[in-house]
This record gives sequence, C-alpha cells and structure tokens, in this order.
Amino acid sequence: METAHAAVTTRLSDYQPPAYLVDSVNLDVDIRDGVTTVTSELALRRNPEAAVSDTMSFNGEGLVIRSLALDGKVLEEGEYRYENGELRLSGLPEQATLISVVDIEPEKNTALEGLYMSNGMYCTQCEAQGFRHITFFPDRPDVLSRFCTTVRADKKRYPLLLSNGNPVEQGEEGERHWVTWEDPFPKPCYLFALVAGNLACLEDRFVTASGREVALRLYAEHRDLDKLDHAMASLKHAMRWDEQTYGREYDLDIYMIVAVSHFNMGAMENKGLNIFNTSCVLAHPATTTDAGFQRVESVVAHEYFHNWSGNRVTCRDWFQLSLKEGFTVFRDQMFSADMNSAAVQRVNDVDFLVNHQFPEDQGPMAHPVRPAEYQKIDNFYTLTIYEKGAEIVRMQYHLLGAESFRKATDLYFDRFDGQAVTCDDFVDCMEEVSGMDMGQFRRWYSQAGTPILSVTSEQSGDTYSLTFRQQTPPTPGQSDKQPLVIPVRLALLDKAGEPVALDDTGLRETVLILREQEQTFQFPVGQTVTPSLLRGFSAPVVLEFDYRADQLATLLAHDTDGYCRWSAAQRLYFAALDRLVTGHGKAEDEALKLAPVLEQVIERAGEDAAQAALLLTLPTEVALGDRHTPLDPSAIHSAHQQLKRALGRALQAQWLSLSENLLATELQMDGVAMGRRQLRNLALDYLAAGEHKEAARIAVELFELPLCMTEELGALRVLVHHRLPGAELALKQFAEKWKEEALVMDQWFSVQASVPGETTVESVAALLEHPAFDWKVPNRVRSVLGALAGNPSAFNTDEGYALFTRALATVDALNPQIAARIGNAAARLHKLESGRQRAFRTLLQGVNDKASPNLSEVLSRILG
Ligand code: 0A1
Ligand code: ZN
Repeated sequence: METAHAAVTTRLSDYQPPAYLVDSVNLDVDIRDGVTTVTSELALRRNPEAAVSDTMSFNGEGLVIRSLALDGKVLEEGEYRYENGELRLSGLPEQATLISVVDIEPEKNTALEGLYMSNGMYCTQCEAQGFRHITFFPDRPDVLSRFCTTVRADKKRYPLLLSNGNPVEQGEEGERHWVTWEDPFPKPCYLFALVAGNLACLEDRFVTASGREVALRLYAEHRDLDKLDHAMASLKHAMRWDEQTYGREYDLDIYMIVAVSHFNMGAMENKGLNIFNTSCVLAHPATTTDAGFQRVESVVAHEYFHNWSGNRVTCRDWFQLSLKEGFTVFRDQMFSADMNSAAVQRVNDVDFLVNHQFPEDQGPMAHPVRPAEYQKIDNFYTLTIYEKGAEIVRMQYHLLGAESFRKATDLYFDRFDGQAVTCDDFVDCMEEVSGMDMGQFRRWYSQAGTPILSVTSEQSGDTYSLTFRQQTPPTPGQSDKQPLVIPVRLALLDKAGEPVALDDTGLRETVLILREQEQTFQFPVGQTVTPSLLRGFSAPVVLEFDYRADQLATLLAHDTDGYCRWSAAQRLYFAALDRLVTGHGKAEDEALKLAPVLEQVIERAGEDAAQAALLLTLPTEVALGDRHTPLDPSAIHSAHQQLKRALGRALQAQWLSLSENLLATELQMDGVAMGRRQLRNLALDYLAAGEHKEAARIAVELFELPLCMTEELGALRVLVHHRLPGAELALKQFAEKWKEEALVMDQWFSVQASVPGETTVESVAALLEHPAFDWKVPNRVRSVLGALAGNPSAFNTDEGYALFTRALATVDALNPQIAARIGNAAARLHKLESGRQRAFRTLLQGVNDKASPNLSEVLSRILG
C-alpha cells in the first residue's frame, strides 16, 4: 500500500563534499509576535575539495522569501529555484555573498525543530536538520562557519537574548532591544542556538587548568531557580574531569545552559549555549528522584563533553553520528563511574543496553552503528548509535589500555580539531598509536545485530577447555554476517568462589580475543570450576552458557565482578520465570529454590545497598516476553506476578526488616543514602507483592512524611501498583500537592500508566483526557504513552492497541519526531501470537497510510 509521502532514502555511498563552503554567517533574527524575520548573509567560497561546479543548493523548509540578493544584486523569481525544501543557485562565481531575508512563524511550530516557543520563551533546536527551518543554508555537518548573530525582541517580555559565543554589542530601540553574539569557533549549523526569554540565572565561575576564567550561567524559569545547584555542581565536576582524564579544556569565556519544558530529546550541546529538557537539568530533593539526580549529572556531563567530542571535532555526515555520540556516551559513563560507584554504574549501563538496545538490534529497526542509509535522520538517534556505539569505543579502550587510548584520543583531537570527520578516522588513530591491526574490528561499525556467543566447557584430566562459537543472526537488509573481534574477559572460580591460576605464571584473569567463528582455549586446571565469563561485560554480545543452578549461586555469592554477579542473578530469575511461563513449575517451589541465594545477597546488602537492589530486582515483563515466541503477554504477566508474590512471601521477614530498618532520619544525597532508598523501595514493593498486612501501613506512612521525592514516589508507586488501601487518596493528594510542578506531575501520570494489568488501559484513556494532559509537551506525552508501551499486559489488548494507535496519529499531526519514537513501541508486532498480531497490524496500517515521513519510516519497517 502507498503511504502519504514518497520516501526519500539517503545513502552513505552517495556522499559528495559540498560544492561551496560558507566561511562566515551574519544572522539577524528579528522576533515579533506572530512573525520572525531572519536576515542572513553568507560568505560563500567554492570548495577546493569538491568537483568544480557553479551550482549550489541550500536547504530551506517552510521559509517565506522576502528577498534574495547575490553580491548585492537582487534575485528575481526566475533567477533561483526554491522547491521541495531546496534553494538552487547557478552561475555562481568563485566567491560570493548571498543575502536572504525570510519570514518564519515560531509560534506555530509544534514539531519543536528550528525556532519555536516554549512556555513564553523562544528557543531553537537545530540538530539534526532544524537550521533549515530558520534560514537558507547548506544544512549538513561538513560545512563549518563562523557565526555572528544579532537577536532582536521586545525588551520587557524578552529581557534575555542569547546565542553562541560571546556577547560583543548590544543596544535599544524604543521598546525593543538587541544583542550581538560572536562565536569564534567555526561550527556546523546544527550547533547553532538562540534563546529569547525572561529567565532566572544561577551564575558561578570555573578556572581552567591553564588559568582562564569561565563564567558559568544556568538559566531557568524564575520559579525553578532553586533547582539548578545540582546541575552547576555536575558541570564543574565534568569540566575538571575532562581536563584530568582527556586533557581537554573549555575554550570560550562563557558556558550557558538553558532549561526548556518543550523539548524532543534530553539535551543539546550547542556551542557555548546548551539547551536542556527541564527533566535533565532541574533537580531538587523534594521534587526529583535519586535516579533523576543521577540523570542530570550524566546529561550535563554528556553535553559538556561534546564540546570536544562533537563540536571541536564534528561529523562529516550523519552516518557518522556515533562518532560523536558513541564516544561521548562512553565518556559520560566513565565520568559517572568515577563520580559514583563504578560497579553499580557498569551494571546499570549494561542493564540498559541489554534491555533496550539488544531488542532494537534484534527487531525490525536493527541498523549498524554506522548506518548505510536512512530516510529521516531524526529516527537514527537510537540506542544502537548511542549505547552500542559506546560499547564499541569501550572495547577499543580495553584493547589499547588506558594509556594508549589516551594517546590515541590526543592524536584524534589534535589532528582533526576544527574538522568534520568519520568513524574510520577515529579508529585510524587507535590503530596508529597502538600498532594493532583494527581491520576486522571495524566490522562492529558496519554490521548490524547482536552476536550470540555460545560457550561450552570440557574437563579432561588436568585440562579445562572452553569453546566459543559466535554467530550474528540476520538483520533487515543484511543477511550475511562475518565474525567479529570479541574480547572476552574471564576468570575460573573454584568451589569457594576464588579465581584459580590460568597458567603457570599464576594469572587469575585474562582477556581472550576471539576473531573466528569457533575457537577453543585450554587452561591447565584440574579441579571443577565455574567460568566467570565476559567480565565487566567486555563485549556487547548475548552470552550462552549452560550454567547449572549451583554454578550461578557460586557466581552470585562470590564473583568479584559486579556484572557477572548481576548476570548470574538474571539467569536464575529467567530460568524460574521461563518454567512458570511454560507451565513447568510452581511459583512457591521456584521461590523456595531462590530464597537461600537471595537471602545471602540481603545479608550482604550493607556492603553496597545499590548493588543489592540491582541483584534483587526481577527482569521486566518485557524482557521475559522477549524470550518467548509467539508472545503471549497474559501468560508472561501471570508468571511474573506469581514469582514476585511468591518471593514476597518466602522472604517476608527480610523485606519487612529492610522496609523498616533502612529508614533514614535526615536527608542525604550521597550514593550510599541513594542506594539505601533504592533497596528500601524495592523491599516495600516485594512486601506488598507478598500481600503482607503491614505493607499498606508502611507505604502510607512513608508517603505522608517523606524526606524526599524518591521516598514519596516510591511509596505512591507501591500503593498504586499493588492497589493497596489508600492508593486513590494518595494519588489525589499527590496531584493537589504537585499540580504546579510539571516534572513531578509527569511522574504522577507515569505511575498510573505503568500499573501492570489489562484494566490500566481504562486509566490511560482517562489520563489522556485529564486537564493537565497536553499533547504538545513531549515529556507529558512520553509519561503516559511511553509508560503504556513499557507495560505489555495493558498495551497488548484490543483496547490498548486501539488507544495507542489513535494517540499515535494525534501526536504525529503535531510532532512527527516524537510520534516516530513512540511508534517504535510497536516493534514487537511480528512476535505476537496471530490473533493479536492481525488486530494490531490493521490498526498500524491505518495510521501509516496517513503518517508523516518520520513515523512512516518506522511503521513501514515494522509492518515489513
Ligand atoms: N546531540 C544531542 C541529542 C539531540 C539530538 C536531536 C535533537 O533534536 C532532534 C536534540 C538533541 C545529545 O546527544 O545529547
Ligand atoms: Zn550526545
């Protein structure tokens, strides 16, 4: 069937350098109610690196042309062509100046790309291709220009006028005023930003390693001024860390962050003027959970690190997106590991990868970390580009070792400063510094899919051998897969859980570098051992090994590697849950088998409460569902509920004591306190799942006198998810108390939309009608539809599908980028049992017939 828009595919193999470069841009943005007029003066120069041509095309979307002039001569209508988002000029000389004057309407911009309004302020989002909604420009990352920007607006309503770089001039004209900003660093237009508003500012300063002083300014709405301290502290930590770890200093006199409540993503690294989703910058213990605090720290750092990995050295084209994103995620993960518990950080990162990126890599949207083609680049800001990309950088870090890796990144930053480069350029630096041949390793960038690594063991006399077989299942458009370089860090544990010697030097841990489809390694080990494989999650693969239950118990109890302990726990849970799903087990028996192992974890919880919480958390229903085809979400839901209830009962005394004894009397925001709160919320959840009579009382008490949002929300979640007495009242009180705090209300919506069970569809329908629900605010839309999508027993019902697809069409009409992201929730279509699949498919097809190009790319791939 035909979709509403003809799909246009862009291919990496078609890359051509631009015919002309833009050395400098002079922008004048005149903001007036209803219409903003943008005047731009581009200094064009023929690109010596491109085939000689006198024709150049500029991108422009929805621009109303007032005038165009080339070298001072006004262009008449026949002298240019502006159609399908492209302005083409021919007969251009070696150098020329193009002046365009266009009108745009930011007030009507609900797609939130280009210039738009959010809560009364004007702001921009230009990555990936938003700048073309502001003015004519070669909107591609390999055109780097010096920007000088003048912003004009009403003085009273928009006292603050910001853009990239340093303010160099300002003035007033009656009721209006203007400020001119100059950015000395050439940059691609996706890093351009502008803000006009009335905002409060938290100011601080940072002295760089070489002694330069930088003004740090964090802006938010006046009512949120008290929620900026954590972001400021995080920013300063990140700046110091990048100096110490990568030798990278900040390069401008001012670093600004602006918080906006309408934003499609988390945050944006615009040069010197980051724009942040409020959810990633505002934090206060009363309104923000501990997880929220950690997210702010990591996102602030991520955007700051982009100043080098992304801005000073940028991407040649959007196929290279992971060059900046994979590397920057790796940098922010390592930063967070240094700021907090490294072991907990690693498990959280792996948990996220395995539960979100692996499914993407195994579904209809699978694509390589460096894709070969796309329709809408917005759809490729994916977990594969970000998280798998980070794993690929991490493998290079471990292959080279910290010292050589640092030399390689020094080389990378020095050699390519001010340039737009490729993933291959990055790996070249690794190769040059280390002298290693990275040829085969590069396949990680071009080959999609998650490799499956099957391991078998054999004991023969005094020799223990491990055989590794790797295989990557086919992905859409890529059926043939080649063997990858897979580093496997391992140890062999004896009965007491101690690592044994792997050779005659006494080595107790090693890294095997797999390159072939099948390889066997032998170790001079005579005793019975448990292999501790893929330590630290040394490669992003699915590891298959037929562990016995007692071996998993050994790993969980004794392994010193946090990832291997967690993975052992996951394997134990999955085995029990699988038996319940297939009707081969009884929940009470499974709980009894698990109890002694979990008891040990609980006994040791004092060592690291956060780690204990991770080990005691069951896999999600979504993760369990992914192991069973065809997918029957009701059977999955029931197995999950049964095991949780049985564990709640089997360890009742422990959950009760954790719920009561971990109570703090005064608020602390350090990692230890956060870990204790996480464990306590989990214990309370189990207590309620086991229907303990004290659960409701404890939850209500906590809800009524919380020390912070983590406690308040944790209690609310337990009350609501277990439908305990007091839940309705708590929801009402919570909404009344927090109605003015958008980010807290997002949580209120999300808690309700994530209650497991079919009846939740009705609550979601009501939530979409709630006066505080707003289709134009991505955070609010995500809090309901995102939560529903992660709630399989509610989502996978006739009513769920109908509601979801209707909502999808509504969002698409306003904001195609957000619709496409939410549309990904349908990616498990092909795994559903046939009845459900047929019903859902028909509804999705109906939406796809009228979908935007963004949503259509996603739905067409899912529909197959
Ligand atoms: N570069 C940003 C992510 C980002 C991408 C696209 C956006 O708008 C469509 C906004 C932000 C980052 O990695 O943080
Ligand atoms: Zn990024």
